[in-house]
Amino acid sequence: VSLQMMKHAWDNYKRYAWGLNELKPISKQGHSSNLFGNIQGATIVDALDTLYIMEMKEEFKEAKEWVEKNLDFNVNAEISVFEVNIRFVGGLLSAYYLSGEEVFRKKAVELGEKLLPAFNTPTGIPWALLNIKSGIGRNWPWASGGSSILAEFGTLHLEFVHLSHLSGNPVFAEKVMNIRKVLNRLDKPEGLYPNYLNPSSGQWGQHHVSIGGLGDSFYEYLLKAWLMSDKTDEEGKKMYYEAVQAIETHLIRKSSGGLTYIAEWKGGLLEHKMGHLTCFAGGMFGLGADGAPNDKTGHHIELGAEIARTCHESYDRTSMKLGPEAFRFDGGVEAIATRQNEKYYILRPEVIETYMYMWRLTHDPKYRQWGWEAVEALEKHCRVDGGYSGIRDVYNNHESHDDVQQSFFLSETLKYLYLLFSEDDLLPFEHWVFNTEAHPLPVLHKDEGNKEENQK
Ligand code: DMJ
Repeated sequence: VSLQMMKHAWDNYKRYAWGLNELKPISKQGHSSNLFGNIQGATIVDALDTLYIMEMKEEFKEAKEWVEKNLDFNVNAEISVFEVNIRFVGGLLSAYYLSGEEVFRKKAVELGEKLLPAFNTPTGIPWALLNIKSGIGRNWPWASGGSSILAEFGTLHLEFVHLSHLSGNPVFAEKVMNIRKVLNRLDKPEGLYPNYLNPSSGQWGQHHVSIGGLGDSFYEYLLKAWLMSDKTDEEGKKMYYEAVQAIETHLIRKSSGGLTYIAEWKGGLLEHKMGHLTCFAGGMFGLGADGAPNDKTGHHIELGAEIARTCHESYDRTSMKLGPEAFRFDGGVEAIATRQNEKYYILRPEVIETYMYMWRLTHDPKYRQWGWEAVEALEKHCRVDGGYSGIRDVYNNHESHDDVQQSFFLSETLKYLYLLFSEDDLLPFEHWVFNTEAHPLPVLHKDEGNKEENQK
């Protein structure tokens, strides 16, 4: 089914928005997001590996030809370093590792080099925004006192380690190792990492902590850096498990109805709200369970299962059976959005991502059932003639479409669905880690260097 869905999403993108960043499935035209500046083709690059994995060979070939002929980084554009890294660098790296086609390696390294000026700050903590022609960076004007964002500068590690690996140039890995160094020098309030860090002073901004937006993938990348290093990156491992400990103590709570959730922390006060983005953490806890210290493996699996259940409830308690952007545990509600501007669903993957991890780790059939419920809801409410669209209010009985087919729907949501219903030996976790945009990157095995040495 996810293959049919991918075909519908791809064919319509191709028909109405080919070469542009994303598709507007209702108005049947291109959609450009300023996150990518003038860089074009986000959907193509994000979808490459999904096409490859689903064996959509014709489509993969036309996507590759577009990349060869048209993907151009010599543009005068201000881009989001984080978004371009996870979607474009990540997408190109996976396409290279899966297909072995040199063009993807070349483009990934070329783009990586364009991102390097973002690190020209007093601390080496990169800017959020970068003009890739002039090399001038800055931060989001809304971010606490000129701060960089934890989930942005903390979500470069996996891709940059691979860029060094593939280019032979150590500079990429050095940049991200320096980020770790800065973080480790700082005091952390209650052992937690605030979402804001000033790249000039090297001091935290506002003490807001989130496992959802602004924080999320920083934690994910600590765990995955350790896994991707074939479990040699002890520093990443230590930082991850210590962070989870602090999160459990200060952010994880149980509602009176028995639902475990992860709240947001604002200078010591809890906001009892959980974002759709936060739902990825179920899969993360599951994935990290195996290495948990102090015999806590079972506990981490249990935590992953509880988060999966809560996030499923957030879907089940809507009329469309699709989850809202954020849901609350206060004012007499549990796992329900109470504010109008939190009731939308934009084709995000995190809940299905968690089902996929928990399925692989436990083989409990409920995760496939829940994934199937999501497929039915997507087909019923999001599928339109011109592709797939997000929904403005999942509690309403009829759809108000937002008219955007997000590129992560093809890279993540549909890929995770496909994996949920595939055998475990497709991209097995021992050999692959998924970047935060679901682009698989190979584990760099310890003995690989030796193997090459031996062959010489
Ligand atoms: C994606 O770009 C990535 O999953 C990112 O980590 C969070 N936001 C979107 C999907 O919701």
